[in-house]
Amino acid sequence: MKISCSIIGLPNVGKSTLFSLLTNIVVKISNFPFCTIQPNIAIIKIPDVRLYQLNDIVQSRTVVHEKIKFIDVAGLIPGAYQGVGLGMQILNHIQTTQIFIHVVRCFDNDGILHIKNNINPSRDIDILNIELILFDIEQCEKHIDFLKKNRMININKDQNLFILEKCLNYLNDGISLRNINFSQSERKNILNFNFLTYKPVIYIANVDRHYKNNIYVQKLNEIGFRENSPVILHCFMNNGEFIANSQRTILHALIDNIMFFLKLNTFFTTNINMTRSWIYESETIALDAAYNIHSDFKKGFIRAQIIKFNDFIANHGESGAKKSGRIRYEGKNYLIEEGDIIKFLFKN
Ligand SMILES: Nc1nc2c(ncn2[C@@H]2O[C@H](COP(=O)(O)OP(=O)(O)OP(=O)(O)O)[C@@H](O)[C@H]2O)c(=O)[nH]1
Ligand SMILES: [Mg+2]
Repeated sequence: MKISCSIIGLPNVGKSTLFSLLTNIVVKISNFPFCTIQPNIAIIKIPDVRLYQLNDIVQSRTVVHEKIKFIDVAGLIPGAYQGVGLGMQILNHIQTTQIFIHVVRCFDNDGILHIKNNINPSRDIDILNIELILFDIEQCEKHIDFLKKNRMININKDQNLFILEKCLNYLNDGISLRNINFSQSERKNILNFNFLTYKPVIYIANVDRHYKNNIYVQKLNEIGFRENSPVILHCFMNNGEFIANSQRTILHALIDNIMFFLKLNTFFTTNINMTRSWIYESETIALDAAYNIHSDFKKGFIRAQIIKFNDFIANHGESGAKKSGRIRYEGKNYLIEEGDIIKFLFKN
């Protein structure tokens, strides 16, 4: 499975600078709004030191990482949802991704242009949220219209109408759906509609060297706290030099948060040919994890051999773990756990 996330924010706040840092891809960065027009897209390896620890023991021919996709889009401005400044194209594009990284300008520097000519994280976030809300209102109304007009029998029709109307009320009050405490079944339902304001957000506070006691960051932290969205402090560059947080730090901080918000975990497979990480949604059973790797694994599934990561390392591999009795065999309904090293046993 691939994880995809969009880097969003107002124009000229440092989105492409972040994209470039995360992906090591050189893209156009300059000090004017709408420097980025066509989205920059990159798929990169998800770093996981455990893969190397495993491979030190197994010495596989190849090591394969799971991947993550980053999209860096043009800046969003008021009227985006009506198409202003490539708005519709951007909104449609970010809708295809699962999570947003929202870059917020938190440093003073008259030399770097801000579309509002002054720094105000709360206002900037509101500008962007309003566009996402207006886009969702339109989508929500379309879904409601469709369901009302559609005469076909749809067993979930009433339930869907109820939830959509509930969403529409919140959106009309200017509230992003991610900030509402929906019930578990409602949450599952809402996911089907792919609303922008329901996607998790991670804020990046773009700071400079004066990031201690920075009032903009304090404001952003308050917003993050209220919304339950993490705020990652990051200083991209100053006079052309990177001065804080290496690529490693920011990438790790982002991945940890993305995994947490999308409820994703990692298991591993390892043999002489390949050591590999696999991302799965929490609550995944062994049978479905097997299918994810190969449909044959599911068809002929017999059982899953499980070794916990720490047991594998402590016993120097599979045979050591076996001797110490650290191998378990589980059936198709076993719930995969973080860090499991799995061998699927199946018949052809
Ligand atoms: N001083 C300073 N300048 C920065 C920082 N981050 C980005 N910049 C500068 O801000 C300008 C805009 O950066 P970009 O990364 O192109 O911003 P963007 O959000 O992608 O801009 P658009 O694509 O036009 O929306 C460039 O001149 C960067 O060098 C920072 O942390 N400190
Ligand atoms: Mg850009």
